[in-house]
Amino acid sequence: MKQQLRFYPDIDYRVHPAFRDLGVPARDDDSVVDGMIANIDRDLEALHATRYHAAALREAFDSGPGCRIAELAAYLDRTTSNERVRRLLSRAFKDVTAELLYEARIRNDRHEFNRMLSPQARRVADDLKRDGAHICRLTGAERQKLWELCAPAVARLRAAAALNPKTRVAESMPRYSGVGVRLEKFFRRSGALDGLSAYFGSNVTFTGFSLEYSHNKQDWWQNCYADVGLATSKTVYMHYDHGCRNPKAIVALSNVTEENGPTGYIKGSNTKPRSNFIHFLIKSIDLRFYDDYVAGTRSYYRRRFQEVEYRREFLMLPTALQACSHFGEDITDDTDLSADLLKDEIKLTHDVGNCVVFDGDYGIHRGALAESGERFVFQVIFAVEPEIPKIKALQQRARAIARRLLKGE
Ligand SMILES: O=C(O)CCC(=O)C(=O)O
Ligand SMILES: [Fe+2]
Repeated sequence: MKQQLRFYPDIDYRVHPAFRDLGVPARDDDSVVDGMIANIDRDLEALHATRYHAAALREAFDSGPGCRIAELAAYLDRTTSNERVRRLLSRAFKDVTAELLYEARIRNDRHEFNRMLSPQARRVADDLKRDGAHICRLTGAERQKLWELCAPAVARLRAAAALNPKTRVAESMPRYSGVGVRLEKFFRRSGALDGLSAYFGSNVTFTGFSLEYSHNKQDWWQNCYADVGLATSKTVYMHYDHGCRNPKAIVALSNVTEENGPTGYIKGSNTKPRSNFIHFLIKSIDLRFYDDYVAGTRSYYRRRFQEVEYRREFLMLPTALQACSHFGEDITDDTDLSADLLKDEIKLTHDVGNCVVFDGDYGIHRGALAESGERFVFQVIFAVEPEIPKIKALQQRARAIARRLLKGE
């Protein structure tokens, strides 16, 4: 029999040292829930395989996967006794239905997509398809110019880091600034935009970016399970991004080494089999979790896994829902899974390249974990969306330039 598809990677939290002694009895209906999930995935697959007119797609979604998702939501609402868990699931199910409909629209548009590719863009698309990532390089002169343009932002980030040394610091930058225009030119010239479009089967645009400063005093990623004597694991911060249609790029402004927080990408992780529905649902649960537990002032970024009360609630979920998009710390060292992920990791150190374009929604990656020294990178966000008409893009750019001139920047 075909193995039930769940989240990738499938971590058994019931044997994890921080969960195994919590005394929460397991639900006895995993096979019921797994069966309902398999039906949703089957309906989603059928929906994606067919070409619809826009209005018909909505109808097909509602009567197919939409209906089955509502059945699962109602079933879990009936059978979950903890109220906070029930409310979390209810928020997440609303969210995931909207997300999956949006995803179905993007996939539907794919049936019509066709674009001629330059050899460079073809290479980008091939790398993305095979590995989930494409590595490239800006010239020294380009990076020098960007560094000069960013001097005021760099100073502001250093000041912010001095005030709050333990947390992450980033500054979002104007899309049509000199830096933004230069970055976009690079992504066009290098074939990244066309390569991403071919990979997604839809137009991809450059939508925004921020500058992030990482340094070795930050501890937001450390010590999740220190209370049970577990050291931060080797796979720490491996994750998927929260969205499901926003490819990303990291552009290293400073020189990146093994120690100052290189971006790591797990080659081929974008192609691992998984439940499409669960992949989306877990992100929705992560996003819709509210931390209303007041005790504790630690800076670690995943309180849901650090606080024992939330760990208990996590174990009250059906096994298929016991997963997290940011799962790296939950993999214990010296397991096959840990070894497999680490063996396929490519790190963007300066000898390898200074830019990585990747599918962070389906492919596992991490970065910004500075053991020593510091790192400045742009985090660039793309979107799978129709191209903005040239005239509108020119207007937006003219307005942005006028605003900057008025502010005297
Ligand atoms: O900074 C990096 O290298 C990656 C960061 C990342 O993956 C994220 O912020 O989601
Ligand atoms: Fe990420």
